[in-house]
Amino acid sequence: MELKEEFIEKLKSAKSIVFFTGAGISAESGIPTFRGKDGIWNKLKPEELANFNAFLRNPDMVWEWYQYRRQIIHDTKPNAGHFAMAEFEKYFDDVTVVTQNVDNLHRRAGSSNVFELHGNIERNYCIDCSEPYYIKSDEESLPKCKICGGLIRPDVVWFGEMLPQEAFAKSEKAAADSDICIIAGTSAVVYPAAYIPLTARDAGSYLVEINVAPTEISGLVNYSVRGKSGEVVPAILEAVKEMKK
Ligand code: BV8
Ligand code: ZN
Repeated sequence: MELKEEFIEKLKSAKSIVFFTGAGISAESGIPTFRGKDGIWNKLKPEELANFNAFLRNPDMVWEWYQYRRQIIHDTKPNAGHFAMAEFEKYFDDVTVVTQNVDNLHRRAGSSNVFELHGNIERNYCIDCSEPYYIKSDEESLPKCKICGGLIRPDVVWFGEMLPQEAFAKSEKAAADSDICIIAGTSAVVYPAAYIPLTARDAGSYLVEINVAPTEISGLVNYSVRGKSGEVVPAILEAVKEMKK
């Protein structure tokens, strides 16, 4: 794949890279995205599912949706895009992955510096006493806390909820210090996570977008690559290996 000369030059001198990722990079692992033609939120609105009041109103329905997503995630593996991002760590001083995904695939692919801005679906906790729980994806009924009987929820950030402050602050710093910010597989419509690429741009970072379709920030990036992340990220890695020989 032919990459823009300006980007190749940036890669040659870059020390620190930030990947900002969304559901699109897990699509090739078989995990459906949220928006777009086959997105899971086309049928059900996020407000009905990914928010705390929906959970209190109808815990069984919300819990069942997360169990359905856990089952999908349970049978998936990281794809070539995740593995290539992890391998960038061999060629640059600092590589940070800032993800909105809750599927844990970056860590499973070997990335060692990952910030999960919207939590991780493999973790759960009691809404009353915060006791942590690991729940298997095939457990049917809505689990209750063994200590206080409270409802157990997934450890993900729902609409209207704060993001993990430390992870967000460290992600902002990594973006501000980055030479290149690669935005892959996100519609960039959810805030404050979507501020991360804007922080990188305002600090002078070179923004590259990898997406199969144009997005809200396509007009703001230096270089927009139309393609699947599972193909484009490995192609960029090949170019890096070539130049670092
Ligand atoms: C907050 C977690 C305030 C769990 C998610 C009114 C009231 C309250 C808040 C708001 C409001 N109006 C706006 C807001 C802010 C709101 C927001 O941004 N809403 C948007 C939708 C308008 N944000 C919040 O509520 C946040 N909290 O603001 O709190 C506050 C402040 C102080 C004190 C207290 C409270 C919390 C946001 C987090 C919401 N949680 N999910 C779960 O996953 O179930 S959001 C959900 O969207 C996921 O996390 C997902 O990661 C995220 C972003 O979606 P994407 O990852 O981008 O996925 P999407 O499907 O959209 O796009 C996929 C892309 O991939 C597409 O572009 C596609 O073309 C591309 N693609 C597909 N295949 C490929 C590909 N690209 C490359 N290769 C491929 N093969
Ligand atoms: Zn409890």
